[in-house]
Amino acid sequence: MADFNTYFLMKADEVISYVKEKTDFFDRNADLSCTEIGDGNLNYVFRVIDGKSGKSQIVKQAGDTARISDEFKLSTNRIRIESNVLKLEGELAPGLVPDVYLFDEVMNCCVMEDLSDHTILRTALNEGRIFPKLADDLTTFMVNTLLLTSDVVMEHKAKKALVQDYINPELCEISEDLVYSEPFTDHNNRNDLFPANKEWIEENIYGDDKLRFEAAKLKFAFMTNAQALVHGDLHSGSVFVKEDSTKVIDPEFAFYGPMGYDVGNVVANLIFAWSRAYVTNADEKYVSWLEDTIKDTVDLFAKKFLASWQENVTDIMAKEQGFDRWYLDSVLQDTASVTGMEMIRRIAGLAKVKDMTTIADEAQRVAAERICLSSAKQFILESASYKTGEQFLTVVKDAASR
Ligand code: SR1
Ligand code: MG
Repeated sequence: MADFNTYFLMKADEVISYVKEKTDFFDRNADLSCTEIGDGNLNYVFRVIDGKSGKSQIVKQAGDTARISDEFKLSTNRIRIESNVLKLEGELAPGLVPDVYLFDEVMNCCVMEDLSDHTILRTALNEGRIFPKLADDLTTFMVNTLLLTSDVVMEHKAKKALVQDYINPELCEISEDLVYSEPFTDHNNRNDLFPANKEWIEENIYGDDKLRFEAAKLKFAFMTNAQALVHGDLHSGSVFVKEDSTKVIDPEFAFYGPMGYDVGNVVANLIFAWSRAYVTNADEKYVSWLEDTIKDTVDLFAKKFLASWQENVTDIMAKEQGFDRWYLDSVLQDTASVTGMEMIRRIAGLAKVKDMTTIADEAQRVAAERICLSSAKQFILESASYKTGEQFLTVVKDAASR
């Protein structure tokens, strides 16, 4: 019989014993089976299901290295961060994250709601599926979790206590390397560029001094701007969707950082989907929904942000006339920069996206990657110019028509 008072990495049969011992979710006579279903880069994810009642739950366990490679030594503290952030996000943005049933600091695992009736957004987008509530739900999630954890709303000492709780050095270091350094230098020799775009990237990314200078500025802003409790990895693999429901998962990269880091990640990943759809001549209705979703993500975020500001801001100086718009503009500028950084790193860095890598036709993949990379450069170099959804979309459409 396994001893769950000492940490070890569980196998599927041990997870069954674990949930029987640690939770009362299933009936005593349940007929449990368990499968490891994780396909992320870091952790192990088990689905436990009762063959009799059909009830199911997820057990997510963290190891002390990344699942994809022992190169990444990681504190298991990330699963504490994920569990606690999910609970907090559930309070700030009800219905938009999975329920957490149990966090176990010995076994470094979290037991949570099974969302198997949902699909990972990236997979769904690559299949050309439409989700009418997506922009509305994601902007509510971002405005609530970002603005309400910032200094303009929270009592300042309480906010600083959260900064301390969510210090996340190892996972931040992954982003500092994979988002803000390696795509511009390949100093760790692991960018593994798509051969047909290698020369272009060497000339236009590694070879662009102005771009690398802007990337350097952004790296230190990411490291020092403790503005809000950000999700920290809000790409389309961190969102589960079904027709009438959106759930944000995996906040293990959460820390106090710039709000635009989350918004830019959402916008960039929608642009990947658009570029793929454009070069593969996807269904017009789908492309038009994607375009509306890109625009709505920016515009609804701005609208809800200003409305929430009126309702929730407490800091006396933050109530100065015009400060709300000034603050939002700086978040939108960060959004444009991060949109560019995420687009470059997912094509010219280690952690690539299937939206690009599964385009079978070489010419189409070259075109899709270049649309993203050219737009990304513009977002970074002219980050102050984009304040509306239409302006964001125009950059990408112009790059596609060149
Ligand atoms: C080593 S982890 C690679 C990437 O996967 C995560 O989802 C983050 O995006 C990270 O950069
Ligand atoms: Mg993840």
